[in-house]
Amino acid sequence: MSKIRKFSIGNPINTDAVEKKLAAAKGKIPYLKKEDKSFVYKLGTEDRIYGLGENVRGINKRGWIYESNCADQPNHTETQHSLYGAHNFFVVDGKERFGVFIDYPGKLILDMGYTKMNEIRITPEDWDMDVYIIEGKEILDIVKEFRALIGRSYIPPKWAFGYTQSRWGYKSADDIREVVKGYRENGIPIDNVCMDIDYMERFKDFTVNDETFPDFPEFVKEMEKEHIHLVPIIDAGVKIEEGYDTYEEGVEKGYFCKEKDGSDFVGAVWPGRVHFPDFLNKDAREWFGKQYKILLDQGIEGFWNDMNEPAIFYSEKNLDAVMKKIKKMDNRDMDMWEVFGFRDLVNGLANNPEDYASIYHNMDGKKICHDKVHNLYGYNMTRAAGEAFEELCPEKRILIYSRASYIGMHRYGGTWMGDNQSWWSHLLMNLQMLPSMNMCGFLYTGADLGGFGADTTEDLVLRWLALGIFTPLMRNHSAIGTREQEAYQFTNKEAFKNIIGIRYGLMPYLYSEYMKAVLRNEMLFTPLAFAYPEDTQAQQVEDQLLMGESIMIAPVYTQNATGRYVYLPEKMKLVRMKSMNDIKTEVLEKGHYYVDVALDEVVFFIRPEKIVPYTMGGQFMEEAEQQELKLLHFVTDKAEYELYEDDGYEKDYENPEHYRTIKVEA
Ligand code: MIG
Repeated sequence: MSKIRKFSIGNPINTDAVEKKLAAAKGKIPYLKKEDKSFVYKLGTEDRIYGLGENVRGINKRGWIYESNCADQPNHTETQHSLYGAHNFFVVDGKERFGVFIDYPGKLILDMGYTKMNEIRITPEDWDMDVYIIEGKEILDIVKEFRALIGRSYIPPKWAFGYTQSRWGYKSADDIREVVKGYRENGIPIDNVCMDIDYMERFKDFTVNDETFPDFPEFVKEMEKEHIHLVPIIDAGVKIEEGYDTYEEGVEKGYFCKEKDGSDFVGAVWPGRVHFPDFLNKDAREWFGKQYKILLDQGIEGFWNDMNEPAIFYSEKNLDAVMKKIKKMDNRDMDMWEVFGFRDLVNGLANNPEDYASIYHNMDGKKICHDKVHNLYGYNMTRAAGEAFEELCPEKRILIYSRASYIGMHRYGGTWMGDNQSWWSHLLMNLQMLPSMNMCGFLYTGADLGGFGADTTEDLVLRWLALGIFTPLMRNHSAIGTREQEAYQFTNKEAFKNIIGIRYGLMPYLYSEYMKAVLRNEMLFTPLAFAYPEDTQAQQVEDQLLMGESIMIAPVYTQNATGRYVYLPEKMKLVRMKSMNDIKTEVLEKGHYYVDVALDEVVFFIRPEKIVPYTMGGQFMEEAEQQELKLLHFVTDKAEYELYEDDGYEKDYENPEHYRTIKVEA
């Protein structure tokens, strides 16, 4: 039993975050006390805070100050306050238990017991917002209620659950052929290859460089024969260039973001000078969405939307101003402060708050400053794509995932967790971010496996993949200039082949759990604290998760470890896999264990009276799908499992024929 109430303050901007429109309640907002310029809640010593989607720090968010402000922030250290998403939903669990969603698209400070350890203090920039208070018996009830409010999460095509290789720097069709060959020749399964900005003609959206990718539609077909989907990147900024259709049409129709005086705002990103499409303008959104057709028509069925916070390397006007200041510094004997000032000038060019404050949108006919709606930009870029796909290809699912996001976008696409580093700490961060993303509706998500920035190591990639096999988006991605980290680049190819193979073997379970979580507004990754609310030990566990209804995962995330400590909140069956052919199991009582996990193994735990359907897997999704279904289970009496199966393309999600009940009796 849970209860939702909406409170409207001032003139809230319509974000369409919420699908179920509620009438505003009268009276005072419970729990949050308005004090000065903030909402305040007094925390009990034991209270825990969960949620806030894509963010740094642990599963329990208490003890830090967060800022909802979609940021192009590649430096994911624990001292950051914002990453790419702005997800203002959290649950307080302790002497009182309630959820809060602040539907407010501007900058919001969420001080979660940082300034004062016993106080939550939430500070917006102005008082126009909808506040939703959700009460429920358990945390999971509150989350479910919230998810029902914001609407069904995005469902990608089934092939998007296949393993994906990506790297910034695959320059040509031949580079991609080489990658596919590396996988196929070593028998390492793969379904998708991402195309980063290198494929475009001088970084122009919806173009393909025809020197490096001659006859692109033919290449797409060639890859299709190899059972490979190509997934190109789309950037937010549109290059300013005479004769480039997307640019010319956008200017002509007035679909780009403006300066205060009505001229088109000029920023710079990869292509040099760009205009930013005004995704908050419905017509512009429709128009931009239609641009994806250019690539759909060439056989493409999946995309990733990047740089949509939006990231701005510099604005034309600010660059001019900075250049003038720097000229004055020329030939000067600069002291330390001047050198620092000089550096700040240059570093301050990118993602400059004054630039954001000088951009204007046309939202439902109203002129609105970007500052007030900053967190809606990436969301609406992805919504543009999602809405267009519904119209352009209503019969099939198209893959789309975005870097920036806001709650509401979860209905249109997935996300990836942005530019992490090849650090062990970021493997743990990946795990800890999964449940908070799920709470906010983002189910199709995953981090850059192996790490994006910096040089990786073979053991880090193996350990990270052993977590990645459970995440809906399973993508190995890395930055240009870093060590190559395709699975076939390393010594122990057999281990890579087997671990990625396990992903394909477990697919009947992984896909069923994904679909059920989406269709029932449930979490895919659940902290132990949510599932075992009476267990005070479980509340402390920040490095294990339940994945779906049947299993618990506990990946290794430290270098040179031969295993790790695991807490079993109940009796479970340990499953040790070297490959789908080599599976050992052992029943363990509730309690604490040190569990050995070799580098070439995947270990997980089956809960009592639960079933995990699997197959022997395959080299790609279609092959894996043809294998005979088998069952792993921990059944002492009897158990049932609802298997969800569909063709992976169609959208008749609710069709009861997709469900099949599997029964096991001891
Ligand atoms: O400024 O397209 O997060 O995945 O490889 C960097 C190049 C731009 C950032 C994305 C990353 C991608 C990279 N992009």
